[in-house]
Amino acid sequence: MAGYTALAASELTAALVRPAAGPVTVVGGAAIDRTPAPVKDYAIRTFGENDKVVLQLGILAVLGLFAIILGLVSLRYRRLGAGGVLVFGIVGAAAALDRPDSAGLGDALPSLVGAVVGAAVLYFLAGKATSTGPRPRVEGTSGWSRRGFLTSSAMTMVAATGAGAMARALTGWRGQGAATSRDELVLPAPASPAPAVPAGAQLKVPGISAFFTPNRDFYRVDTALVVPKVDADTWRLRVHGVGVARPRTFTLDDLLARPLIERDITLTCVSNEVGGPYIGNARWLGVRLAQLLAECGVEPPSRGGRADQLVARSVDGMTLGSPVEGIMDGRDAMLAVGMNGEPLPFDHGFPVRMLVPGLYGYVSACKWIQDIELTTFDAYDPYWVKRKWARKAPVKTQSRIDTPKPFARPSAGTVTVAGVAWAQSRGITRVQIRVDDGPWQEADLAAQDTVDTWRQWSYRWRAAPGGHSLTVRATDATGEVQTERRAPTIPDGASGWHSVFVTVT
Ligand SMILES: Nc1nc2c(c(=O)[nH]1)N[C@H]1C(S)=C(S)[C@@H](COP(=O)(O)O)O[C@H]1N2
Ligand SMILES: [Mo]
Repeated sequence: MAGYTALAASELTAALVRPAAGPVTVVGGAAIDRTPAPVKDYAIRTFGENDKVVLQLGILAVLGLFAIILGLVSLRYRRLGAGGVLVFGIVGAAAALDRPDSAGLGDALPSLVGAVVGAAVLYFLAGKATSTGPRPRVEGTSGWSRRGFLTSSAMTMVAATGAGAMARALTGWRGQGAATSRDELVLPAPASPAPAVPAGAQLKVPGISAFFTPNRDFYRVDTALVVPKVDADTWRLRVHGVGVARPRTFTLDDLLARPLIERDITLTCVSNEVGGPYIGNARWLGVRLAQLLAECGVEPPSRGGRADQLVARSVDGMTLGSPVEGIMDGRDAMLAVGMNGEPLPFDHGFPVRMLVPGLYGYVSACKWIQDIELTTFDAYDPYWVKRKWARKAPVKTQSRIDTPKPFARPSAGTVTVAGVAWAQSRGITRVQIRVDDGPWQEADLAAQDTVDTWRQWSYRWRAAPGGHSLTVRATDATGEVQTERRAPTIPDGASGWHSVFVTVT
């Protein structure tokens, strides 16, 4: 009960100070940052997008366990039990101050307040629950009053639950300004609309991915335990650093007043396993990044610029590094404000995120961006690079079978095998299918939207009864055939062919 009260008190304080400074959030963040890459990879693979829920439940379970231990200790040694709670407060406070987005000493408050309240409640309840008090005993009663203890603990739980509810309400209310700013944002029409999607880019095969991934289905990969809720009205983007002749700070209105481009771009995560789900395609609206950089006086290295790395920083302290040369080589790198016809969802970076076609998300797609610093690859390693991921990571040519699903049981006859292939910024020119150990057969390619989008394909398979494996491989426009060599996601993206095994009945 004391542990529960401590958490509620700390969450209420966090709601007042800064919601992202709550103890479970900051300890969770510290855990994410320190998790070795293979374990993180395992967590993403096993729990998918629920990885954060699992982490938070794990933290709560550990806290619960220690609360029970401290509770038992305090029945004998009240001061020791209460002191143990304070130790947790110090751990939480230290984690809060160490967060990259820490807003200063105030961030230590939620953990400290929670610990002091928790320690006091434990001391008080332990006193009610034991007979060690100095009170004169009434003859014939045990030293403690059962009713006194039950009443005190019930009141504690009610108060703690109330504090928790207040914390929720307050946090929701704080996010309201951001939500309103998003609701009220009217996206301007693009000066340069996306080229029309050719008829036939979307195949009508049941089970194939939608050509445009709806926002609610778009994969989400980030380290944020609390999704940043940024108010568009107060948002600023600073551009500065090495070789920036004219450093500038932009408001959202500054960006929206510029000619906007609209582009179809497929985004992929480096943590996507062969055949995995961390890929999505959307129509993005935004500012051409190369042009904005040029206005600030940035030159690419090939024209004598001194900075070869652009480091994007988010409001939650994430850093991502992209090659300046790639951003300024003519591709549609952008600061996106719109996704599939609406302002960016909060989960996907509202109000502004970066995108560079052809690069994995972790080296390009900074969500909730607030700062762009021009520097060099020698001078600075961003977040993922510090954790052993590659400095540069162009998307590998890949393909995936969407249908039939693994271990499906289609009937003998013609079975349509279909899926997607991608090699953003190069384009897909060929997809082949192999049944068991047979020869490679040509799949039919759907129309290509752009080189930056995935491309659908299908293959009419004359399926004979029995167990069969289906394997796919793609070729990109540079002539490179998707490699069979299996590579793990670390350090620069998985490779290998996607296979599914089916039983034809
Ligand atoms: N602020 C922030 N931006 C981020 C990340 C992050 O953890 N924090 N993750 C990156 C990674 S690894 C990927 S793959 C993409 C995913 O974008 P999405 O969640 O919109 O699909 O965002 C990138 N941008
Ligand atoms: Mo990613």
